Amino acid sequence: MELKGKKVLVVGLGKSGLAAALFLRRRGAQVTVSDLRSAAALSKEIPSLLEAGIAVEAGGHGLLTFRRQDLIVVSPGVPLLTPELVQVRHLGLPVIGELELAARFLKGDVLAITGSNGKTTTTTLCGEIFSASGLKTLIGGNIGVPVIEMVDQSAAGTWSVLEVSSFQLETTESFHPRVAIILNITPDHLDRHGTFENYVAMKEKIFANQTGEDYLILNGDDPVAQRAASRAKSQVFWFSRSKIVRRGTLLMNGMVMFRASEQASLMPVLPLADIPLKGQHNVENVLAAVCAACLAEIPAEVIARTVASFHAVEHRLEFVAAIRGVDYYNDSKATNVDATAKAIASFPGNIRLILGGKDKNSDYTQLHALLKERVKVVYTIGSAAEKIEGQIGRVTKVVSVGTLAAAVDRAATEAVAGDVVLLAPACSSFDQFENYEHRGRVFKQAVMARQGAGVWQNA
Ligand code: UMA
Repeated sequence: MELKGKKVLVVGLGKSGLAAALFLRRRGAQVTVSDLRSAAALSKEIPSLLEAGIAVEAGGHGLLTFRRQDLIVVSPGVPLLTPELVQVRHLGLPVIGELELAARFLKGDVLAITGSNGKTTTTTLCGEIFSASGLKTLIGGNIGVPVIEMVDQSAAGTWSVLEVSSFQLETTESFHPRVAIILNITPDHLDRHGTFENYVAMKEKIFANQTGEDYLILNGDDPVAQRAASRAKSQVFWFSRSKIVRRGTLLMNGMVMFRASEQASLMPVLPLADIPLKGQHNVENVLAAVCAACLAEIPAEVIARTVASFHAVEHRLEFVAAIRGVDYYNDSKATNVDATAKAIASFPGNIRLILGGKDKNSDYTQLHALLKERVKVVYTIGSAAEKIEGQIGRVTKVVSVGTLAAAVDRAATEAVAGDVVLLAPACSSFDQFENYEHRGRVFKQAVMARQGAGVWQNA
């Protein structure tokens, strides 16, 4: 793709937009960036852009700026229904996402991982296994490193292990992973995609360009992910906690096993007991990662060793501290209802749950059974608090506390030894925080601050 001299607009100046703009400029394009935020709010980014010769439109998107371009590159957080984008697409102007731009330049093979939950853990684990095997491995995507930033480091023989979101997949055209994983599909981001069907269709774009030479790994226990099999041209492999799959990864006699085909014998990879992560959902994440690693012909001993020494990813059911017999867990990345359900299901009971943030048109009644069974009290925070209380107040005790710091204080005061204080908010963070990482850090700081308070006696 020739970029020299082309007029390119980058929409959104977050991590992806900044990296895309600098990449395009390095390749000789005439670049403009447009962002809703004011020039004052962008004061950190603007100097480096101006120095690189990039023009900046701040404080809103101007239709004229959009119409003047040869190509428009959108950041993942910018919906295609943004009025200016609708208009220029109508005029036939090419509009692609940052992932698509990167895919056109990335060298080597791609392992792409999507799903409503578990993406970050599985991506990190795959990255660690691939790199432990000696393969040249790059890790990025929705996990926090824009894919466009990886292009210059990629070469023939490199594996790029990418976490990809529905937002990123929405604007892909030629993205073509050698191996794709769909971990699970449950309702999320309905505020952006409108319907669950649209959201599923975005997820399924991960294999749209795969051929019979490529692999698609699906969750045999997830009914929605399973349906993708009939639409794929690639070779479908499965992972399952409960079934004996025809080909892929499964559990038998306390072992994680892989088989390459229905006729092939089962290959033991590692004991189930060696998986160090909490929760059944993490067993699924490991099964998916093991399947991808086996398809890349990585030796079983490398896989087993790496899984056994793998630690929970920050903000994903991350153990924070045990204070006076109360365990504190940070699952700030539980930004939808299904992730919260998985977090609750990881503990047998006595949970003090912190829920809330910015609602995504979610249905919190899905949590009723688990709340009744395992949760002592829910502390609500953020703008979704009232809606959440309205939907779950009948089945569990709900206390509205407003902020995360207040939730930690209240939970710590009320908890008794044996309780678990769990931040698994089921909402995005943007009403009170910069992002879920910021929310997770605030939680951890509030918990650690409690460590200083009170009296305890060393044995
Ligand atoms: N903006 C506009 N116009 C709009 C909307 C936004 O100008 O209509 C501007 C905002 O003012 C802001 C910028 O766009 O300045 C933000 O862009 P962005 O939201 O695309 O954020 P990035 O910093 O580029 O981060 C993105 C992903 N963010 C989203 O998808 C919302 C990050 O995923 C990802 O790590 C990063 O690219 C690198 O690939 C975060 C996320 O929340 C973790 N993802 C969602 C999730 O996991 O649920 C999908």
